[in-house]
Amino acid sequence: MIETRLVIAWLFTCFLSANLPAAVPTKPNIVIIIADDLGYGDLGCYGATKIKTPNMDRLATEGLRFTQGYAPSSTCTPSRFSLLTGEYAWRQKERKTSILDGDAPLCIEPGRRTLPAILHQAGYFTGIVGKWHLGLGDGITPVDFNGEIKPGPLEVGFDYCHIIPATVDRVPGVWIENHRVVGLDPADPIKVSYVTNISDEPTGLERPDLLTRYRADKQHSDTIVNGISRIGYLTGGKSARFKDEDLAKTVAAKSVEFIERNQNQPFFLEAALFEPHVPRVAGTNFVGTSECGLRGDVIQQIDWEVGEIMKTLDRLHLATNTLVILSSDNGAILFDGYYDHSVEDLNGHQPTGGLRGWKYQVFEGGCRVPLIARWPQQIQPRVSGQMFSLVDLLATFAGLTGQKISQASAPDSLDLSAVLLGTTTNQLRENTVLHGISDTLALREGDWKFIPANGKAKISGQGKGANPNDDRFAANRIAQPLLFNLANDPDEKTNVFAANPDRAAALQKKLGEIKNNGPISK
Ligand code: NG6
Ligand code: CA
Repeated sequence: MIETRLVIAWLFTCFLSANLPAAVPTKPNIVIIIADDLGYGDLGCYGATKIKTPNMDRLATEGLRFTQGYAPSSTCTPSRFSLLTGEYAWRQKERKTSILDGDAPLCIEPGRRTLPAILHQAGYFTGIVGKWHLGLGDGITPVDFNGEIKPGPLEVGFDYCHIIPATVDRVPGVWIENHRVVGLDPADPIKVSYVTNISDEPTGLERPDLLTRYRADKQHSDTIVNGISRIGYLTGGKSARFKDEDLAKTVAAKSVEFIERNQNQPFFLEAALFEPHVPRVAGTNFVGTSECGLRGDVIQQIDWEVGEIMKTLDRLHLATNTLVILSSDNGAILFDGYYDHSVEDLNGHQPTGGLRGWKYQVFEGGCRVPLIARWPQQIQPRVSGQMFSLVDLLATFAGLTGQKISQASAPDSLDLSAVLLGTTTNQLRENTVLHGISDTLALREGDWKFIPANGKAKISGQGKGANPNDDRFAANRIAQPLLFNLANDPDEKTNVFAANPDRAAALQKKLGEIKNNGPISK
């Protein structure tokens, strides 16, 4: 019933816009809401019942919900690198694009034609609020959190940023606005190290009794900040340190402010939410609200943040011509360093919607993500099985705003605006490469998925002291090549490699071509 009404409303909107000259009328505002480690099965509209996500479900009902949406990598830094550059991160030789520490240098070349740079050129005011995790500084001089912090978001296309440097579990846990740490007392300078303990503040390892929420594994047991031990050592900057319980409120408030400030011109906002990444901390209003413990509670907190953005767009009458994209940087994970009871409290909830594997891995559970696009003026509400990777947003936005891009600068990004607009039902993206830790690759082509053996590769946990034999990472060690047919085996349970040697060989060859030749074929 609701859907029928939406379709009628959409047809009416189309009728109203029928006299506009171009196929794609006025530049839409664009808001990407990207959650951190949100799984394919974590939203009501993707099947969750123990977690309530009414706002995200409303986005899906009013927009286009993809069942085959992909994060290009199953961890944050490479996935977000691809989103912003249109290039698979594993191609990078010059810059480190694996999971970055909080003092790592910027992994995108300043001045590159990134997604925000293209939109800036198209006349948009561009901003990012929330998680950055793409490095800061030039890599020659160590980044100085007490001075001017650059290059960073503002040198790769954003006009405004209000970010934290890396992850919430990594030091320094401070907000940076444009080039400066917010609320820093110069008399109490910030010092950070990921190598030696430069701090006289207690660590989780020495003083577990000071942890106020939960214990952590060894990698997450360095300096204790706000009762939680982190990765890395920190001293100083006390007045600038964020409180974990306030992060969601800040992301919502800064996103709302950004939209209000820029309501009279085209704007692009990337709202990079922190949940449900560890350490999970729910604001008071969300504690105990879901039926599957803390991880469910913080996903309901995400839903509130999304709702705040949606309410603002409605209040300012911007919703109709705003393209809102909702997705996640990689698939779900339960235990990721903190003993926060997420495994024990699951209560039957399926974070990956039953897909095989988790964050870090090339299986579908690591890379398939929720992906919703709502743009009432142009997108007919529907569900699509067309493949779409976050690496495609750059070329797609360039297409929607009439900007030219070159294969050289965005070699892996496809303009899928026709998919968004529903002018084709074809699979424009025939294949996509999926990427897990230690540069493990897989190729999805049509319904087939091929994962080459990498028995000899050095699999690392990509965290100081992380145990590569931990299941989360070891799952990427593939002893025998794997071939799955996702059409009849969506959970990648049955390896049909032996029965389909030609198919496997063709996929292996294609993966090799994509690796060697750069641009992906259409
Ligand atoms: C890993 C951390 C993990 C998380 C991840 C980054 C270890 C063993 N694990 O190194 O807790 O912070 O990095 O997650 O140290 S991501 O979503 O930003 O990629
Ligand atoms: Ca992530």
